[in-house]
Amino acid sequence: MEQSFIMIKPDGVQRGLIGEIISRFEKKGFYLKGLKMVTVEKSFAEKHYEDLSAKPFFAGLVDYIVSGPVVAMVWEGKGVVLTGRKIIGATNPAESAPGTIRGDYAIVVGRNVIHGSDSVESARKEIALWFPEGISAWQSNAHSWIY
Ligand code: FUP
Repeated sequence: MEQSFIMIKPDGVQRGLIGEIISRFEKKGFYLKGLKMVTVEKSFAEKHYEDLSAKPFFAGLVDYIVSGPVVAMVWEGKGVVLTGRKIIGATNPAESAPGTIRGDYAIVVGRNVIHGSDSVESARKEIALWFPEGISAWQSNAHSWIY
């Protein structure tokens, strides 16, 4: 089953949005398969965002991610990568539709509350990076009521 790496960024944690964000994914029917609160080192944040290292906003982005604890999660379900991106909304909250997480809770791109993998391949890489210890396997009994 498809998995996505979803991270509540330091602003989402500080603003008390953890429950609201988890609730949106949970109510949709996706399964929470991994969850931890961590404060990461600069080198780790640089690794997570390595594809953006040439961008002018890279240093600011890394400083933002290391500025406080984040909530790292693995969510599972059919099409969770693409649907997760829809639940999250466009990268720039000024362009995110109301009803999406960024559309409802963020204003500027540099404080956009949440990260979600942009492809199945990057989800695989990000889950391996953030959960090197692995995640416990469990199967929900609600499965047949969702699919
Ligand atoms: P997303 O996949 O929606 O998180 O978007 P990107 O991978 O393109 O960007 C990663 C993060 O870089 C964004 F969440 C916020 C930050 N960013 C900026 O700060 N400025 C920009 O112009 C673009 C992205």
